[in-house]
Amino acid sequence: DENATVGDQVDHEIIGIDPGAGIMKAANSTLEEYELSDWTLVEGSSAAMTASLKKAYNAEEPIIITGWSPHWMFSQFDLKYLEDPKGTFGEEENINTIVRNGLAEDKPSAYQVLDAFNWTEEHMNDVMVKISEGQDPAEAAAEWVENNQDLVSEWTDGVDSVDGEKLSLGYVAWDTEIASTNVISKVLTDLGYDVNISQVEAGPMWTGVAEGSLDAHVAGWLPLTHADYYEKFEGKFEDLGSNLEGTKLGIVVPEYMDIDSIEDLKT
Ligand code: PBE
Repeated sequence: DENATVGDQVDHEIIGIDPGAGIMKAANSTLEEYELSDWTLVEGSSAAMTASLKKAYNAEEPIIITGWSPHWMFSQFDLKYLEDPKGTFGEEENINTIVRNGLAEDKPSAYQVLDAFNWTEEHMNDVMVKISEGQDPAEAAAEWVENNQDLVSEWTDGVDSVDGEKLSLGYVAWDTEIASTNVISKVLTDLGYDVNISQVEAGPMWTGVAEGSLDAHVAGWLPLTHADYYEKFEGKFEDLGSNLEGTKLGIVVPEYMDIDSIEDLKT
């Protein structure tokens, strides 16, 4: 029905992701701040969210999701962020590398590489798009490392190789983190580490590094998105600074939808 409000068209549902994600907290405060009390934020996963998006988009049906950049969905579909005049999704942020206390002494080579790891949205997109097209994440990462030896050698320059020492990285199954974790894992493997990457929820990822059961993660969205986790464990990890700059979070819809702002969800 053309005259139905946008809320009616999508059953007043915003398709979210896993409940531990910072974007879910931001989306919940968005519903409050914009007084969208008749809306539901649907919990799920990144994979379920992108599957719903793909399905709706191919049928040109309305859909509203929680979205973030970098993300391959922006190169696959014509999408737009809804304006956020109240700023509930925050400003541009960075993704930081977070390691356990003592890593510098215990595994100096890994520490040095993790400290130097730094790339751009474009680099990350190369890997993410291939994975979204069905390539195995480890394979896509290996290919990227192979094709970007100039940049990779900046991270490994002057770093001693090791002989099969174990190293554990945690990550959440967010498209961004699947890409970055597989890339840095490949670089550390090439240096001689026996790298184990474990897929966990956001809380356990931060807890694991704070308690030392994980050596590191490259998935700290800061300063806002993971502020709760950061404050909870402050002092129990080392923040090695950004590995990627200029991320964004928000409510995302297909271009063909006739709304522009989160305010438009009220009508
Ligand atoms: N994300 C992707 C995460 C961080 C990485 C934006 C979905 C979040 O915590 O919201």
